Amino acid sequence: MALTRREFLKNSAASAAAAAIGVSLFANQSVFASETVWHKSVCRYCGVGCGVMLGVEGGKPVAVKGDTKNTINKGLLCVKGFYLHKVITGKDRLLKPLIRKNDKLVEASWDEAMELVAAKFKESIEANGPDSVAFYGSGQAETEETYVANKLFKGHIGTNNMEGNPRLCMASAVGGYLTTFGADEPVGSYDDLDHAEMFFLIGSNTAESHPVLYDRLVARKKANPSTKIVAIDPRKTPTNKIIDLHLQVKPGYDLAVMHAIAKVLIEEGYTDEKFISDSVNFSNGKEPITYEEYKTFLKKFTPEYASEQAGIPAEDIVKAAKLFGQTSRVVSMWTMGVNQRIAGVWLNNLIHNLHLLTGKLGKPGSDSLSLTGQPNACGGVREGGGLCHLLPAHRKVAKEAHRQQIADIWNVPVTNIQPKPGKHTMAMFDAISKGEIKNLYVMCTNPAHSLPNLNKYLQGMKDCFMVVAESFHPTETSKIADVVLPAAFWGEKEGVYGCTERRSQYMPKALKPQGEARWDADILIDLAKRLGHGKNFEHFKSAEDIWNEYLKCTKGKDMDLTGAPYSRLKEVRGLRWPVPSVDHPGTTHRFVEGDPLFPKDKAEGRRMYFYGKPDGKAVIFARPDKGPAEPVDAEYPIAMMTGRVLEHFHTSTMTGQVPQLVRAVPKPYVEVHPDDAKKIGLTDRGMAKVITRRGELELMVKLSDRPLPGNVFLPWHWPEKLSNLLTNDVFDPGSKEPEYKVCACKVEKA
Ligand SMILES: Nc1nc2c(c(=O)[nH]1)N[C@H]1C(S)=C(S)[C@@H](COP(=O)(O)OP(=O)(O)OC[C@H]3O[C@@H](n4cnc5c(=O)[nH]c(N)nc54)[C@H](O)[C@@H]3O)O[C@H]1N2
Ligand SMILES: Nc1nc2c(c(=O)[nH]1)N[C@H]1C(S)=C(S)[C@@H](COP(=O)(O)OP(=O)(O)OC[C@H]3O[C@@H](n4cnc5c(=O)[nH]c(N)nc54)[C@H](O)[C@@H]3O)O[C@H]1N2
Ligand code: SF4
Ligand SMILES: [Mo]
Repeated sequence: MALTRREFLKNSAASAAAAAIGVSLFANQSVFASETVWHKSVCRYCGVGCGVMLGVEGGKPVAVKGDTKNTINKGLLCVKGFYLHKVITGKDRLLKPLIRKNDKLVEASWDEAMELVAAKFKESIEANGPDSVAFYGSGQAETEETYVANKLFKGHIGTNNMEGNPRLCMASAVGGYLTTFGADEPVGSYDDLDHAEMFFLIGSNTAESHPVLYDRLVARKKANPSTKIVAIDPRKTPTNKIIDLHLQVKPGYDLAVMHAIAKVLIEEGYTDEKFISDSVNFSNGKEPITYEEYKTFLKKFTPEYASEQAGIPAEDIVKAAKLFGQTSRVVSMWTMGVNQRIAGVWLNNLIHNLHLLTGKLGKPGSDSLSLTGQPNACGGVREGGGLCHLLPAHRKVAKEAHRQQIADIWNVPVTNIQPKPGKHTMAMFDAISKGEIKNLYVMCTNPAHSLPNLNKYLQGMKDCFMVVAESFHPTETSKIADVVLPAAFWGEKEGVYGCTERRSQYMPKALKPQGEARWDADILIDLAKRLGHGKNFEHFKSAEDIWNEYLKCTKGKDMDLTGAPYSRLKEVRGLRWPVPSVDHPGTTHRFVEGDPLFPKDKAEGRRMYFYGKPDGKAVIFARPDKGPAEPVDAEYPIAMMTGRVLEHFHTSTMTGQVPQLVRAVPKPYVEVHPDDAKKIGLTDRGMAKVITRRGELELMVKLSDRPLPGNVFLPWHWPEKLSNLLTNDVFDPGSKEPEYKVCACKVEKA
């Protein structure tokens, strides 16, 4: 036994080294002891949704390996997933409730902590009304957990002040899907990756942020060497290892490039005119326009104009456009370089435009595929309705019929659910700062680290009564909370995660929670009871009970999951909705034959029918080009970007528990181009001061040719140097998603 463990560790050290260069790995299955019990589950971290096997021995987590039967990752994992078992027993696990007494967090019993939470919530609701309290959740919470929070806050407390971190992440993608196709979430699925002949990556560091999908691109290229990959990103990233053409744009100036590509596609005759006339409308965002008017709008967007805007060669734009046009099967994928922008929704529209113009959509190997960041942003929050304007299963609070349907399932009068959307995330934290929201319940997210322009919001979070449900302590948020509730972690609770490709996957409870930690849903049910709403929560005796009630909400909706009860999910490697019955295999492509909702009668010979739109037609948008909210100027001459590294996840409360990951990238830094460093007098590993209009930070310099001269990049993972003291909290007016990706800074020698 001891020997096999040692062997296993040796094995993982080698694998970690491989992973550090951006390669995913197979766990060697032969080295595990025979008494290890393996539980089929889903990775805790990113939206790829890899299948994992959690190994348990004597009630303790001992290993994680890739699930070879899961078609998403076919047994591969990145280094984060590989070390996931170590997080469960990490040194900072919170084992007991904490409450603030004399300005110090001290241990308390569950009863004392929950009584305090309930009393404070009751007091505020009675004195100031339901909108004086709020819930802030997460795309990492299970669907069941978000469902219970939704039911409690929107249906029983009666406030729509319920948000989640997907607002900081996927809101612009949601806006793009809704406006273009009339329905949220991707048309195709990961299956398309195995058939594509070109990949178009926009603002996605796939190698570091979606490593196993990156691996699928590598595999595709190996199987079909003529496969081309084009990237639009202001930085060189490890993803560059496999790309054929890099459009290294100025941060925030890529909208014109997308229009220029569209213009070339039309001029060179690469459009699918039948598809356009069958399935596409045109709009300028305010009113319908004609195809001709759209072409007139594009006149300005010559490759030369876009080249001037974005600072890249016009020939490269033409090259990218021709590749897109000539290649029969194209998958576009994008992430935060697109979404976290003041023109995030528009840029999403412009990507969809290219697929609509060429008809490269809704068939194997072609898709306009937004990559999701978190493991359950799609499932719990977008589908589950965990934002201030939504109700479960793609419903809206503003629609009376939707409120009525959900009120019936929740067993409450429809008047309990307010028709007006609550406050979106940035407005919520603003209202907290102004004292308008007095009590906040935070679950599975760390806003005191992850919100932009933190100097503006931290004091409000300190001043309000803040309850934080957390698995680890201290975090930047738990540190300033009034009550911290120890939450059971991944592996210690059962539930469902829904990943990028509309796939819902089941996770078992394989372990007892550490210490006194409790399941988030159980804590919320406890709170519901203490607030006098027990009656409608008492029947939730298990995760399955909650899931079954949620399934009722999905019946007949575009995201029908009624064919995915636990009994089935436990057997299969997830199901892609719509899956309307237990004998339905799930859906790989929406809006086409094979999609159970495809209306053959209405479609009348059309290949695609976008049933979220009244006439079944998707929309090509003529959106103006728009640069960043804070362009560089004489005083702040450098563009500052923030983002991720492979080994860490977000605020590193989880990856920080794993020594191997900490050692790989131990401390915060700023990437500076050597030309800039020379001008400023900076040296590699020396210190620089990065200053924006909102704050300043001293950081170690990492000389790098990844950013271009005039740009710097800050990974934002570390609590000791909060990048978000510097970032801009201005947001896209459509999606309300903040522009984390670009602001102006100056850099000095520290
Ligand atoms: N290792 C790791 N993986 C993760 C996560 C993690 O924390 N760590 N988090 C998960 C989550 S929630 C998310 S949302 C995803 C994020 O996944 P990504 O979006 O891939 O990651 P980021 O590093 O935030 O940003 C991606 C790229 O956007 C580029 N960018 C910046 N400005 C612009 C611009 O103006 N235009 C364009 N075209 N690109 C720009 C940056 O140079 C960067 O390379 O990753 C998920 N996966
Ligand atoms: N500068 C900058 N800021 C950004 C971004 C950026 O690109 N740049 N990206 C934004 C994006 S895309 C995102 S998604 C957000 C993410 O921001 P956050 O959600 O704030 O980051 P996480 O570290 O994932 O926070 C999750 C928290 O939940 C805790 N936790 C883990 N498991 C459980 C559980 O089962 N129950 C409970 N109750 N708690 C648990 C973890 O310990 C952790 O503290 O950050 C945003 N902030
Ligand atoms: S790629 Fe994402 S889901 Fe897969 S193992 Fe890595 S972190 Fe987990
Ligand atoms: Mo995200």
